[in-house]
Amino acid sequence: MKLNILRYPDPRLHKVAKPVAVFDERLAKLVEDMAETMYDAPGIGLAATQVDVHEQVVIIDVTEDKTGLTAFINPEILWSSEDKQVYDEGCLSVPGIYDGVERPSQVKVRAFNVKGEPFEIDADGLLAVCIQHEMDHLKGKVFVEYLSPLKRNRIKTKLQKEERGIQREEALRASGRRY
Ligand code: QAP
Ligand code: CO
Repeated sequence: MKLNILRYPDPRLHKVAKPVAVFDERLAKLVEDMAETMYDAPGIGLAATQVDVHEQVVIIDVTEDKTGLTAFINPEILWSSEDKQVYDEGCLSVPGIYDGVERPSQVKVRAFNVKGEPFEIDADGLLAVCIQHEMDHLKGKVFVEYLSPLKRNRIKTKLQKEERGIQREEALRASGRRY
């Protein structure tokens, strides 16, 4: 089932996610629904926060043929490199906006898979960017918060204006269905 993605500046994007305590069918279904939502968008990463579920669940697939789906449950950064890279990031919660963000270029991450088995990965390049971006969502942080207040406010205004258009279309569609 496809889930609704929260759009910046929705205040729910700033909630802090809690660790997953039980690795059950409900978690497996959440991961499955998040994957459907991400691939449909299409995107390369999605955090549960973005679908209004405030638990430490992230999915990532940076492959072009959709063969690399990885779920990171309760992820932790064990190590990050001193050297940094700037990457033009985007976000499914901030549609149409891309801007440069500087982050450590390599990270070592520990997480659990959907069955509750622990694993570790060393990430660099796009995967390292994506993991850090998605883990920020779990802390309630959106990438635009790394940009200048001027840029952030312009983005906020643009998206709020778009949101009013979406709401108006939705109201029209709902009223159309009644006749
Ligand atoms: C995070 O982002 C990311 O604006 C994942 O109109 C992004 O999947 C990590 C998307 C870049 C590293 C580098 C964005 C889709 C997808 C949009 C995404 C849009 C449609 C973003
Ligand atoms: Co994002």
